[in-house]
Amino acid sequence: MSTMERKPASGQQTGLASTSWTRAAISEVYHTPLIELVSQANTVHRDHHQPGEIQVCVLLSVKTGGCPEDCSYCPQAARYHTDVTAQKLMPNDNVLEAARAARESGATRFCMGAAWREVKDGPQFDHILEMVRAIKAEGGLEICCTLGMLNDSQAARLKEAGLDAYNHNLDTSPEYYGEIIHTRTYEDRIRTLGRVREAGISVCCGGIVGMGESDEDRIGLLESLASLPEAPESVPINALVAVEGTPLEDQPPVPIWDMVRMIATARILFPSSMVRLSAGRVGMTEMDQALCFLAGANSIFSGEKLLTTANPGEDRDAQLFARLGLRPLPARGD
Ligand code: SAM
Ligand code: DTB
Ligand code: SF4
Repeated sequence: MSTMERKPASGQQTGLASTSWTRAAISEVYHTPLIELVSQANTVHRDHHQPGEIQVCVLLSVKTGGCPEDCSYCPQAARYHTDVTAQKLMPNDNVLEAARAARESGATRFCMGAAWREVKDGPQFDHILEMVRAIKAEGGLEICCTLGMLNDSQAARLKEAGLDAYNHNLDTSPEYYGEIIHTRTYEDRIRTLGRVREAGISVCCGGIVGMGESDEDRIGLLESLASLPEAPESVPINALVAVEGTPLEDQPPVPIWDMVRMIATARILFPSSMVRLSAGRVGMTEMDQALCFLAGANSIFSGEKLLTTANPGEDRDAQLFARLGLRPLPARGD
């Protein structure tokens, strides 16, 4: 295929076929010598995506802090004493303004996060639906939400309002999950993912490295993702941002080699998906990030802030893109 021929922009389709990866096969890929692994992942990436195109996404925390859950990594859990100040649901106008600014900056995906355990019917959910409708009416952006657990009817209403994607992470292996979160189960998460899929919304599901998990746990996370009835259209790989006041505050930064290995394995397992180099870029050098892109990452979050923690900011990313000859994935014509 000529490099100028367009390849399908995978995050933009729904219903990728399920994969048939066994745990042993995933483990073999994961343990491939690193240079060989990156080389193989790069080949898969070039076969399925336009090389050099990176989807730029913007995150906005529309409801911050005060969350009743106990996710050990999360600065927004009410029970931990972090610098996060709880805020009420953001007014629609401010969200719309942020979405417009995101589009003008070259982003093609806008993700709204709420620090909820689950969506509750009522004025707050109606407000979210309004936000989705208003952004949809503007055009030019894929809209994603991450609001916690959902029921069938809520998923259907989000779809009807125009939601493109829903982020709900498995975070780690089923075995290690209990060390990190006690207030909802792995199965709860899988059920929510099923409802999102059933409603025809694109699935964004990945996890975190650097929480003290083993290689086996990372392989277990990838196995769980590959065992979903259909592959997630986007797979965010987060490096833990160790926030003071959370139980994981003393975790050492994850070695870049571990991030690269995780990204490359995800790329090989999910050839058509968007693999998002998500949280943790602020602690990475340009060289580190270049290696992640070579290993098949093809999406980032841009801006000064993720939900509550720091991110490199537009200027640094513009410099990074210029240096590496990367370009933002263009908007899908809708
Ligand atoms: N409350 C919703 C939920 O838990 O589904 C949505 C927001 S939550 C912040 C979304 C995801 O962000 C988490 O599942 C986790 O993977 C990631 N995340 C949160 N805090 C993080 C941190 N400190 N470092 C890396 N990733 C983090
Ligand atoms: C995902 O996997 N990573 C993003 C997005 N999905 C919602 C969130 C990262 C949050 C990092 C911690 C914070 O900024 O609060
Ligand atoms: Fe709440 Fe989500 Fe943070 Fe868990 S990750 S504490 S559910 S905001």
